Amino acid sequence: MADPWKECMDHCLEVTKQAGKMIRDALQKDIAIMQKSSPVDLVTETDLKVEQLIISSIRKKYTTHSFIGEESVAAGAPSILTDNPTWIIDPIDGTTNFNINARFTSTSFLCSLNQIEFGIVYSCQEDKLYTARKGNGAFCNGEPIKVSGQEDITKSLVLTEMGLKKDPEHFKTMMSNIETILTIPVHGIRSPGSAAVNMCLVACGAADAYYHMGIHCWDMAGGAVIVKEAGGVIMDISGGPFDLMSRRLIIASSRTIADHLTQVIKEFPVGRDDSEG
Ligand code: LIP
Repeated sequence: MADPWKECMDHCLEVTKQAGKMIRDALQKDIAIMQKSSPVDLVTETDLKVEQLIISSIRKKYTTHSFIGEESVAAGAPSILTDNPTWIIDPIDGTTNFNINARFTSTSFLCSLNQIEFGIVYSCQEDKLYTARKGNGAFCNGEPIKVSGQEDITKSLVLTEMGLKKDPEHFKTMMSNIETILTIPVHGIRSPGSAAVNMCLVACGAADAYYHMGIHCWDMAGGAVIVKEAGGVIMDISGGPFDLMSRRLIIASSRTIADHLTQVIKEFPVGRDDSEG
């Protein structure tokens, strides 16, 4: 029987190519940068144009589908998952990187019907296209990828991001988590600046773990299926099951590393995507 999600994914890959071109072209120009919730929460005209391109193209073909797009939500659209097939879109993940033409900027998608069906993350400056269809493995530019399989946390490279919230309590807990992890010890901690790319770096074995509190479903959606299909572990920061709307996650190359991190990381409250706006 034909796989209806395969057709969606193929369409999405075509739109991804157009989005990637739009982002790369924009890097040659002066782009207007605007603030959203705070001086460190940025959006550019390219984020808005890319999201419009993606949504209008998908809507033409799949007229009944729903959307959760980062910039539409910022403009007041709801971010609620229903039983309707829903596309979750981050037009530019790593907007701060994009503004300085840093290496890791991606456009990422997912389509879900209660369960995540497929994910696409395109790291455009590097021209790396990560894809995964549930049950069919994960790929980078068509080549199969796998997590490192590292079990020993003292030999691991861990990724995290500083996020946008800078209030003293969050800051203290965030810094204390970094100190705790560095003194395990691990080989190092890095912050590449794009949650979607971070997930793909773990998926292809370039890093062994990634944790983050305060991101959004559009930052995690595309990467979630890619990590799972690459053999990685994905869970909530508490060690419970991963929840796409929870704004937090741990992913790792092995259960041992994921469990170790859940035991040492202190949590701070981040709210939920489906209870805001
Ligand atoms: C960004 C993430 C980044 C994180 C920021 C923000 P945006 O996404 O990918 O890793 O630190 O908090 O969420 O806003 O560039 O799509």
